[in-house]
Amino acid sequence: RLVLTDLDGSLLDHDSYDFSPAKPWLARLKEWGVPVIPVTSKTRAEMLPLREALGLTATPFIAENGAVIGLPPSWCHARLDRPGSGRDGMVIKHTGVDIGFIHARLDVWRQRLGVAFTRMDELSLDEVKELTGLDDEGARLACLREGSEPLIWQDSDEALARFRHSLEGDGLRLTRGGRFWHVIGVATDKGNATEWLIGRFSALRGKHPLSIGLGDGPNDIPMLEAVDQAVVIRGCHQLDVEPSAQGLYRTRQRGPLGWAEGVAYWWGQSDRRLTAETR
Ligand code: 2M8
Ligand code: MG
Ligand code: MG
Repeated sequence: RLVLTDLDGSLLDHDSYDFSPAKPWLARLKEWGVPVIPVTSKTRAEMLPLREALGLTATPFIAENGAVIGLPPSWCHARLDRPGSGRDGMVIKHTGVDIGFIHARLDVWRQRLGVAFTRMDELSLDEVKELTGLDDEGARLACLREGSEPLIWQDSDEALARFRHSLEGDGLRLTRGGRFWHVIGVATDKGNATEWLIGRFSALRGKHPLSIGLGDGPNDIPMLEAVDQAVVIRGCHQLDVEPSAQGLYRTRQRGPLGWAEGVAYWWGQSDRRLTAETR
C-alpha cells in the first residue's frame, strides 16, 4: 500500500500549516511500513525541513506539482539512477521545464498581451509572508523554484483565457493551487508524477501497490484520478473528480482533520473486506 498526499490544505492546515490531528495516523502508517508520499506545489527546498518535521525522510516526495521528484536510496534503481548528490542522499529527477524558460516566456507574454499578473519571484519576502502566512525561512524556501512559478492573476477572466492559450504554444500550462496559479510544463502534473512513482514501486517490489490519494485543490485532480482510492478533502474549491474503479470519498472536515477522516475511511473499508474474506 502507498499513501500519496497533498500538503497545504490537506495534511497541513490551510492557514496555520499545523498537522497535529494527522499525527496518530502518520505514526500508525510508519509502524506498518506504509510509505506516505508528499505530492505538493512546494519546492524541494521547502521539503527538506518539512519531511523532517513530518517524519517522512525515508519516503519519496513529489514537489512543484510534479516537476521535481525526490527518491530515497531504497526507491532507487541500480541501473536507472545516478547516486544522490543532495546532502540527504536523495536522487532528484527534474521532469518538467526549466524555471529560466518559464520566467522568460512569462515576460514575453506579459509584454505582448499587456496582461497583469505578479510572479512569486517579483514579490518581496514580506509580501510572500503576508500572502501565505509562512515565516521568514519558509517564505525564502518557497521562492527557490526549479520547474514551476506561482503567480497572482490581476486581470480579467477573458485575459486569462488568452494568456493560457499563449502559454500552450510554449509547452506551458496553468494549474491552480489553494492560493496561487502555477505555471508548469504541459506534461507536468501531480497525476503523471504519481503514476511514475507507482510504476517505480511496482518495478522494485514486483507487485502493484494499492494506492490512496488525498487532496483539496484543482491541481490535485490528476493525482486523485491516478490512485485506486481517492479522498477529496473539504477546502476552498469544489473539485470535479472522475473517480477510479474503487471510488472517491469526500470528507466532512477540512485540512488535517479531514485527512485523518479520509485515511480512516479507506482503512476501515479494507479492514471490513479482510474480515469478510477471512470469515
Ligand atoms: C504555494 O502553493 C500553494 C499550494 O496549494 C498554493 O498555490 O496556494 C507555493 O508557493 C508553495 O511553495 C508554498 O509553500 C505555498 C504556501 O501556501 O503556496
Ligand atoms: Mg492543497
Ligand atoms: Mg498543493
